[in-house]
Amino acid sequence: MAQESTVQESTVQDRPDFDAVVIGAGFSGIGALKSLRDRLGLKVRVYEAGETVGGTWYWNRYPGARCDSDSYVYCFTWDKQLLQEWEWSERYPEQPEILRYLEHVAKRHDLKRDMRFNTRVTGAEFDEARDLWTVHTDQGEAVTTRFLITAVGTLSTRNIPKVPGLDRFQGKWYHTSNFPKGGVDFTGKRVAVIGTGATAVQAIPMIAQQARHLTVFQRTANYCVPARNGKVDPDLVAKRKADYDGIVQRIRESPFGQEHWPMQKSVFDVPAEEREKIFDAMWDRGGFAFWLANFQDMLSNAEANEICADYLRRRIRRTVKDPAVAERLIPRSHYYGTKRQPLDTNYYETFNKDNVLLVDAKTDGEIERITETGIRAGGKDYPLDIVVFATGFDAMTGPLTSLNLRGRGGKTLQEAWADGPHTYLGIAVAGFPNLFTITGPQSPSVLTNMPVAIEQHIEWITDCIATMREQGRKRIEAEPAAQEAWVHHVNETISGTLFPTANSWYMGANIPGKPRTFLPYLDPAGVGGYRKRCEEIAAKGYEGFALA
Ligand code: N01
Repeated sequence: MAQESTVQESTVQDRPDFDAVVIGAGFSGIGALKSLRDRLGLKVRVYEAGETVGGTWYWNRYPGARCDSDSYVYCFTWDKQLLQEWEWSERYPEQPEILRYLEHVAKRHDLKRDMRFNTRVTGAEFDEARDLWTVHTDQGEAVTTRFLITAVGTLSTRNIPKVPGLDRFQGKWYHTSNFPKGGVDFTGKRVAVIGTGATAVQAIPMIAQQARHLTVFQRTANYCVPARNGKVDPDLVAKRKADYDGIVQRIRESPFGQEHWPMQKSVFDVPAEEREKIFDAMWDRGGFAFWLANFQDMLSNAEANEICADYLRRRIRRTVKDPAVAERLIPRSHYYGTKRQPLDTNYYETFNKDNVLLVDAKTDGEIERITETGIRAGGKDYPLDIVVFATGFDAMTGPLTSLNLRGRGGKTLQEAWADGPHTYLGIAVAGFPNLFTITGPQSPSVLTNMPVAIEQHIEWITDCIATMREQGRKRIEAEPAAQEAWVHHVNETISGTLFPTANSWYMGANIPGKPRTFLPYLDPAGVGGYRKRCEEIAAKGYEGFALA
């Protein structure tokens, strides 16, 4: 009798406040809560720094913000009824529409009751004796949980370059991921956009329409292809709705989580004239086709890449009227496709406008400082009222290392990743038991249509926790040897491509001092192949993980 009560007591003592704490309420956090709570019946708490759901789509409210993936695949696939009911207004949904969609999902599945908004997680530490995490928030809460699940996104830690003088600027400045809620009125203003990545490429044409004058500060030119946004033909919408099961299966098994497959032939298999027609067809189709459905050797063979880049250079020269400006908009320092493909709507055309000026770091000089009245670059002053930093993010690792997580022996993730991320499958980290990182570094994540990668991780984590509960396990942890083999595999796989040659955020090259290493994982068999690999590991009793 006495023994029984002791056992009960210790069980109660060991029982955490929550079975799972999820950090973030974007696509990942919403999906994780739904799966863990409604499929497994877990007690789950979601913490979100924003005032509502949305994640990326809550924060990124800059003009022109919209999704670059086709809307019919940029959604949750587990709500089959909603796949039929929801009507996207355009090929690529705009930020407010995606936010409305996520709000709708949260409401429809009664998810907000388990979410705490305006609450930032400030740290968490693993209790090795009890196999629990204690999670701290900026609202003074400290809760315990068996599993800690990061749903913090990959591009959520903004990069504001340390340009001298910013604190003295008398005008207004914003980072694209932190625009004021009601937007910014650029009417009559002299505006600068710093950066020419995917975000700037969306924002620049919109800002140029409103501003009195726009100066674009370009450090590296980019290869843009047309998005070709617009209303989707209702017949196509109906056809897709009738085939959603097929679509879902195809994108889950696909290379990039969307209906794009690289051609099964080399650039050199095709005569120049035919090649040109193929490029034209991809160009006319718009979107990621040019990047993801191109010749199979385009991202691995420098000469094949050059043929493709030549086509894009000709397009830029044809669109931009001033030949000197066109030349400055042509990339010269990286291979096509080794940086994230920006999709444009009138980007190059915008440089034909009288109120738009391109300042290129390589030919006009680099930004030296921000003054009280503008930007000084290449020895010249550019007077400004508003500066927009479209300067990107400390991608993939930044959102995780800034969480202040402490694993075994109090070791922080920053310490564990001092020379770059070390993960197993991009989902777990040795020394950090019971931690799952949705779309973490070294997983396909940003190289795919994100919802597909997110759902795959959530399904795998849910199955894993279900198995652990069935087996009465309290702890799962990546084994160091399996982790190092994975890191090696990730690096070896990418070394056969042109990606490592670019100074991209994929390589961590955009953040001064960040270790240079490929951050996502390019599975040769695509996100579908990665899914299979993860399933096989689970089927082998979670090979490479220690369970207790
Ligand atoms: O950021 P970026 P982004 N001085 O890092 C420049 C996703 N996204 O916000 O190339 C001067 O790509 C920098 O120059 P350089 C998408 O995955 C998704 O545009 O480093 N310039 C570059 O031009 C995308 O890739 C959607 O030399 C400086 C720019 O700033 C990711 O977000 C839509 C500088 C930053 O480009 C990030 O895109 C839009 C400095 N000190 C974006 N520092 C969707 O469809 C940086 N730059 C969902």
